[in-house]
Amino acid sequence: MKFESILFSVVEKTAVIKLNRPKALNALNSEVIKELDEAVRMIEADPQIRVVVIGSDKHFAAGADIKEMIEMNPEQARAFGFTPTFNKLENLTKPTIAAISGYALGGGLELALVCDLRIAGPDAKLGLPEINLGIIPGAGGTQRLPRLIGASRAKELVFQGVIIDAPKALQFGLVNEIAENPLEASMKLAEKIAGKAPLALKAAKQCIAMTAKTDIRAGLEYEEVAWSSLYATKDQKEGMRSFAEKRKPTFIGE
Ligand code: DAK
Repeated sequence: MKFESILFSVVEKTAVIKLNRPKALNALNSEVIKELDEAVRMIEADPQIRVVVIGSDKHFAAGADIKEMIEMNPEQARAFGFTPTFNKLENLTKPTIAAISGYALGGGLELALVCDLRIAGPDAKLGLPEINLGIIPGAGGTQRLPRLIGASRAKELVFQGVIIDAPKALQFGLVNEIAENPLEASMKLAEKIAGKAPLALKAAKQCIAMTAKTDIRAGLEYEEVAWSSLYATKDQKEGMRSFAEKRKPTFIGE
């Protein structure tokens, strides 16, 4: 597939996806979602890629494309197709980082919410303004946001449809950090994470994802199995031997 609505590149071990509809402030239309879906498929299939950064040159994304949604009926709205792609991105076995410049609104913020980590620029403006359009967040906003920042703060944002700035987003725990250049900061973080053991990263991500799906007892059992299974990997031997031999480990993903 030829990408037009997104830009896709691989820098060392990091896949970089940049949304590319600047004239519409990167509003997410069906073409963007289709291309994003294909990029996610390629990333999962490529063992050379260890980490993913999603960002933009200016605005992250001002939401789903409102003009595309105006005349939809309920069936068409359901078929608009965000959810399967966002779920695939959330379930990628590799860590994902959202580099948020400018607006991250509605479906744009929901895209950032399916990433594992979020770094905001000082100019970032985040919110779920769907209520102002007579709808509610529908690509995970009512589910992932409360799990991240708590129900009370999520209601504060969703009921009013307000847009908050980067310091408030940091205070809410909606973003991990604020950086002058969020894309550069995300690439640096990606490089650090890309040096870790891929199978351990995958296991860590899957175990943490269990907290949203199960109670603590089942989660602890899942963790025990995941943790002990890593002792069958070459990277576990390498990681522990390198410690004993006082050298840096080289992880191969096996
Ligand atoms: N959709 C379409 N076009 C958009 C857009 C959007 N979300 N946001 C901005 N644009 C376009 C504007 O129409 C304008 O285009 P032209 O008129 O020049 O052709 C251009 O981008 C520049 O925007 P503005 O002129 O409005 O720029 P300002 O700086 O004055 O204002 C703004 C920036 C971000 C405050 C404003 O553009 C704005 O309020 N935008 C809308 C934000 C919003 O309400 N976002 C939420 C959309 S609803 C789904 C689940 C969920 C969803 C979809 C599907 N399924 C389960 C299937 C998600 C829904 C949403 O995200």
